[in-house]
Amino acid sequence: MSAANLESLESLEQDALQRIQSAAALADLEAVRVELLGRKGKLAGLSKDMGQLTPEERASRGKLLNRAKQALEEALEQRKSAFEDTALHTRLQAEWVDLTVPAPGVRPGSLHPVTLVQREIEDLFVSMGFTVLSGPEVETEHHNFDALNIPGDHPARDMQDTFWLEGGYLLRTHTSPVQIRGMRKLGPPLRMIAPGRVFRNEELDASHEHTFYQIEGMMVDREISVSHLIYYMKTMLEGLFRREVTVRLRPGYFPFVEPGFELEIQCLLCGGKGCPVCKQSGWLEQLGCGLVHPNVLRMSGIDPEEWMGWAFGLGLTRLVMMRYGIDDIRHLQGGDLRFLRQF
Ligand code: FA5
Repeated sequence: MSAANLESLESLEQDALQRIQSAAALADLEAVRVELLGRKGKLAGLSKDMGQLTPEERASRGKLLNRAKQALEEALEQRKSAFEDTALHTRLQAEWVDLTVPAPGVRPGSLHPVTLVQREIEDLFVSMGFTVLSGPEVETEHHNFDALNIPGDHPARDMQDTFWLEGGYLLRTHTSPVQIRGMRKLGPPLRMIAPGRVFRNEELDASHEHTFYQIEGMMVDREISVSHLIYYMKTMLEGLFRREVTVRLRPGYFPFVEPGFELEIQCLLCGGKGCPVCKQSGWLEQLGCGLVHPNVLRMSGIDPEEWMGWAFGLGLTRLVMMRYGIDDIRHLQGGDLRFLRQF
């Protein structure tokens, strides 16, 4: 190798090693590799005229070129693996997961407060020998009104604003039609309750919903009196509230009972002082009840000379409000999970 060639090989190598050290990215390394070690690179250029050299010169130049090539390849490899280490480190930092952090727990659903109270009432009555029945939410005018002794032109129909459907159907305004279905299906003697959803075209406020729940109850037997009715109502309410509740009966008019009553309990939210739920009266109407009207028994094929009965219709949704201290009925069907998760 001539002295000039030797010098240019050394300066090439020094220059390249420096560029390798100061490379900022993998792409810079690749550029140096192509420029020096590529097929048309500078080292290849220096070995072009090898054929014209003597065997000794060729051997010594080959050695020098190989050494330079090796030195550059090593430097490139080292620098490349340094870049890869940094990249791996950065990625590990970014993807670091703390396995000791507790996993976000599975949130199980819960029963709706109306379902909870409904089940308690069902258990109470089932333990006293009552059967739980259900009826359709889309009812006939016959079951909802006529068979309950509410004739077509009777003003009592206006007591419950009805959502009418086509073909004489309606959304039941109370659970009382299940009395009719129960009497016709099972006959006397009879002990039944019927929880369910009912619908009224109402002005909405803190205690009035258009869609709410009632529980119907009925007992038909040979010797029935108002004292039976009061006994069962008190047993139910005290079982539910798990404390003594103050109740009062006021005369109430329902065409399907005679005599009829409104049973009220002293407001458990305000203790009778008056609040928005009890409309400042201290009392909350919980249910309508009475002795079954002879016409109703007769229309369901039961002889009123032989059989008598009591019946009640309880506002389940309002009872739930009392039970849990809920001050607005609209929370119950608002679908707000923060509210529902409390139960
Ligand atoms: C009835 O629905 C009768 N079927 C009850 C009955 C059955 C009487 C058997 C006699 C014998 P009333 O319309 O009063 O009656 O409703 C019964 C209960 O439902 C009320 O006491 C009240 O607690 C509840 N209620 C009535 N309207 C609403 C409403 N818009 N929102 C929430 N609860 C209501």
